[in-house]
Order: sequence, then C-alpha cells, then structure tokens
Amino acid sequence: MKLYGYGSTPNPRKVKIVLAEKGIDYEMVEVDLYKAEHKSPAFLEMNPSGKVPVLETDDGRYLTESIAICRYLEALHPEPNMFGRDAFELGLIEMRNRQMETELWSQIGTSWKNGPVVAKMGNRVVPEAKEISDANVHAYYQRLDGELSDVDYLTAGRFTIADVTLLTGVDFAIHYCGLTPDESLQNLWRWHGFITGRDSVDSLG
Ligand SMILES: N[C@@H](CCC(=O)N[C@@H](CS)C(=O)NCC(=O)O)C(=O)O
Repeated sequence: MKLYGYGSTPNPRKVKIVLAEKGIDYEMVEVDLYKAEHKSPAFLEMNPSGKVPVLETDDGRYLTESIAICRYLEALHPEPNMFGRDAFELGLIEMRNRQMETELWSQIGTSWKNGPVVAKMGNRVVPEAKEISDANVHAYYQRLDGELSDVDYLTAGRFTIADVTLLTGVDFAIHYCGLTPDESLQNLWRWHGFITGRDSVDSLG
C-alpha cells in the first residue's frame, strides 16, 4: 500500500504511527503542500477534499480521513489492538478519541488558522480568535494533566488510537502553534515522554 502525506503533518503522522505499531510495510509518497500538490487535478481525483493523508490500497482503491484509514488498518491487522476488543472498549476508546478531536484538536486548529504561519501565507487571520483558542488549549492541558495523574495511557490501560490523536495534536500545537504545555503539568509531560519513547512514534522530523 501507499501513504500520501507530507513531512510531519499531524494527520498523516497518526497513520504512520498505526502502520508502525502494526508492522505494516508501505510506500511513502510525499505531497508537497507548500507547492499545492494536494490541490492538483491528479491528487483531487484521489481525494476531492484536497488533503493528506490518502491511503492507496494494494488493489488501487483510495481511503481518506486519518481515523478511517487507521480503522481499515486495524481491520486488516487486528493486533496490537488500538480501537477496542469488546463492546465497552470500542465505546470507551471512541469516546476518548472523539474528545481529543472535538475538544482539543478543534481548538488547536483555530489557533493554527489564526496564527502567524497562516498569516505569513497571506491568509486573513483573526488574532482574537487565536487568543480565545490558545486559552482553551491551555485549560484543556490542565484537565489532561489531572486525568493522566495515575495512568500511563489515556484510556483502556494500553496504547490506543486516543493516545495517537492526543500526541499528534500536542506535538503540532507545540511545534507549529506556540502552545507548549506549562512545565508544571508533570503528568502530561510524563505521559508525553513515555509515549514518545515507543518505537512506533517517530520524532517530529
Ligand atoms: N479530517 C482529515 C483532515 C486532513 C487534514 O486537514 N490534513 C492536513 C494535513 S495534517 C492537510 O492536508 N492540510 C492541507 C489543506 O487543508 O489544504 C483527516 O483526519 O485526515
């Protein structure tokens, strides 16, 4: 299979971590977002949304949406399990993953879209929106610090897709949005160091 992505962008990174966890061989195809290769007619044919990642299956079909791709990978390679083994776990891990997406990633996304990098690209930004979302991200870091006080993983007692979504979101926030968790948030930092130490978790690159 082929994975279309770009550098250390966070959504392709989720898929790369799951591919590595499951030991799946694949070919990486870099799509240069700065050259707008993801808006070319050939790319839009694979993904009309014009975004990475895209997974090309061995029989030439395409999947987009990082979590949908990861679910496909889990169905093909059930171990190690990252989405849940029974009905309750399936619900629990989905719940935590959705919380990371809707409560954290959405705020990080607002900070990114209204931040200096996007402004430099010539886009209109709303600095007040970034101020609000920055505060929301820092408040959420506080909450996570409490939730991670006596556990190694976000949920289910093992490495799951919810950890992948949290890690890729926090790293993007740190490196591209200036949203570094306060050093007093020891539990969040301990979790971050522990997860980053996994073989499947690449450095940001
Ligand atoms: N919901 C999608 C989001 C994909 C996405 O926004 N990808 C970013 C890179 S992390 C991208 O392609 N951005 C370029 C653009 O939106 O033009 C997913 O989970 O795969």
